[in-house]
Amino acid sequence: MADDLLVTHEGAVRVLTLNRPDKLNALNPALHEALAGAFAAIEADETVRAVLLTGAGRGFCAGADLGQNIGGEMRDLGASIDAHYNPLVRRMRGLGKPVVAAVNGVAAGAGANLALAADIVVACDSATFTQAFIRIGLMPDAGGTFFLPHLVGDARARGLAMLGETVTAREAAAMGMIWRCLPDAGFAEAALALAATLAAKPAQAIAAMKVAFNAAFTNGLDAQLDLERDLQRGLGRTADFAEGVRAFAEKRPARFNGGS
Ligand code: T3D
Repeated sequence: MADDLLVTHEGAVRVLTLNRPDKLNALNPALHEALAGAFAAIEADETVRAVLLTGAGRGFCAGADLGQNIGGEMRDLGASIDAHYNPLVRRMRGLGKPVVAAVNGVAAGAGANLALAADIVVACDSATFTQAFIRIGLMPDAGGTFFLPHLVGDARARGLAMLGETVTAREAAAMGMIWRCLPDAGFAEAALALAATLAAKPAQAIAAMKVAFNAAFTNGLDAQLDLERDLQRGLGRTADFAEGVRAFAEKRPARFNGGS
């Protein structure tokens, strides 16, 4: 169903709203296909400078749709992960534009890890995060075993995954799993304002940061220092850098246009 994902435009921000509220926006193949199409369009559209990913209703995303005959010994979960979850996480991390996850409610299973694949995660006070996989005999996927230890440390990652306990947005922020917990009232507006702020930042600097942060997961210090040098060399040749320095000298706000 095309309406499983709402795609709207707010200036330079592309807003993607998971829209299966009666299923807490659980991910089925149609929603995955819609997400893949939306991210492909975002990649190709230079006017899009930031992405905001959120959910309709009281949930952000409850992970894989368990009503779609997901159980059963004949089902190859690896095939579904190959076809949908892994490309989605790679796409979000590889996108040269910032992705904000606005977690508006429950985020469970792959839904929680979909949020963690974003560059910046904000959640409203009433939102929760659950590595629900263990409850149905699975382990975290969609990058969970990768993101969690980096974000919250190995001890907490193992506790979260193996116990499957629910943590509040406030707890998630306190343990470094997400950027910030925001009030319920005005959450959607605050999340959009955050995405708009990112959209107005120097685009190539943000893209370079994503490359560097992604590489930092595996690089040693020497390789990372070299990568920073190479990326910064490129940024030093951009119009945004020239504008930033000019604006500083002229004591005025910079007007970045993402130009090279
Ligand atoms: O092949 C592959 O796809 C493999 C990949 C696997 C990745 C995964 O994500 S595995 C983990 C899948 N997700 C879960 O195990 C979470 C299941 N959901 C829950 O545990 C609970 O619903 C929540 C803790 C998320 C929220 O609980 P609560 O009490 O707030 O809501 P609820 O009443 O349980 O759910 C509301 C409705 O949403 C309900 O429908 P109903 O009864 O009113 O018609 C419920 O069935 C539906 N729903 C919730 N989660 C899912 C779902 N429907 C389908 N799939 C779901 N994951």
